[in-house]
Amino acid sequence: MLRFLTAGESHGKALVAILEGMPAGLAIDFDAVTTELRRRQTGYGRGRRMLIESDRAEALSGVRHGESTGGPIALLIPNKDWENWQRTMHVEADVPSDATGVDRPAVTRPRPGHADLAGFVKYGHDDMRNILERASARETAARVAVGAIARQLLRTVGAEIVSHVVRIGSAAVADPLAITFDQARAISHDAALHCADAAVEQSMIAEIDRARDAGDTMGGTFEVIAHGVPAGLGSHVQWDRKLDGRLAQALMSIPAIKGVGIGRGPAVADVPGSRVHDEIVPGPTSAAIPLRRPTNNAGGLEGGITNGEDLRVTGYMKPISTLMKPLRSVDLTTMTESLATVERSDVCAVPAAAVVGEAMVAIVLADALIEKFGGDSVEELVANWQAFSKRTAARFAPAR
Ligand code: EPS
Repeated sequence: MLRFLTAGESHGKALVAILEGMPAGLAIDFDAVTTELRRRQTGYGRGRRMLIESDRAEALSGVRHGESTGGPIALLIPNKDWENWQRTMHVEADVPSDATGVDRPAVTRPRPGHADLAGFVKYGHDDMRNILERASARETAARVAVGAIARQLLRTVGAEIVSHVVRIGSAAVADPLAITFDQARAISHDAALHCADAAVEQSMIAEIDRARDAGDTMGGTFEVIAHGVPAGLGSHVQWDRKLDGRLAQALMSIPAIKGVGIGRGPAVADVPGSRVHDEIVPGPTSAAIPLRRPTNNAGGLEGGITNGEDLRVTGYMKPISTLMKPLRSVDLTTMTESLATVERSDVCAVPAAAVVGEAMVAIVLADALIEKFGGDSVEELVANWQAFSKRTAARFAPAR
């Protein structure tokens, strides 16, 4: 089993992640981890915080001489902004004498859509900063670092993960499933919104500009595509083993994600079966499977099991809940109507969420890979995968 936990507040000293269950012998490329962290920081519509941070993950354990040992991998990502927040976020009961930054007043006017009010009710804090600091999407940097390592395990069996932004407000790619893995992979890391269609991207930028000018925010959708995923991950036999369910949970756990679609997504409810189900024809999908699907509405999953086609998962993101032109709220210290708290924030973070989506898909797939092929070392896992692929290929009639 591959599992991870994160810790850390948005304006605390650092983020921490512990990744447990990674097989031994994985050569870990930390420059590739940094590249993923950088990708998460980009995208048109981010706020000024991203000018402060230049995220980097340091391994504290579980890696020796460049390779995983099989022990828990602890990662540390320092927050550069901590310097400006020590007087507000100090751990000690009293403000340390050398603390820097300013002491900010308590947050008492909850933002509609944020965890502020629900967290206030649940945890008994009067200062909602105790909620928002952990609810912040800053935490997703830790997930991306973990995902970057999971991705490296997936690469040992030839699986790769990319994403593309499909929609910002009303600006959308007409048929996201028509965007191939190679097209999504070819989008430059520097592209403003990581959209496969340059004209649509311009309309998306205009949507974000309009929202910013109005003191508003924008959501959107992104699609993650995993290519080369071995067939046979996940299972149909039990609710918590179905891979579509596991992917949905992983994506829904990303802040602001309100829906998840697999393949054609919720649109399959609108049309007859003949237009939804992917026909089976001769022709290779992979070395293991001498069959092909002319369409991929199922998004690479049938019965909660990967079928060897590209895995395609869409995340639907709501607009950021910190509005510069705030919505109505109530000041909980006076119980009078008041405008919601305004904190520095992003106007749109869909491209960043797409990178986090890739990371979460990588983690779920790496877990499912370890579950299917086992092994305490990468060598053992890869050998088991190769043996399974060979056995599977031999079971199809033409190969007999
Ligand atoms: C966030 C608010 C902004 C975002 C932040 C998430 O941060 P700040 O309050 O410091 O301006 O930039 O995202 C990140 C820091 C990040 O690394 O993605 C929020 O309230 O969720």
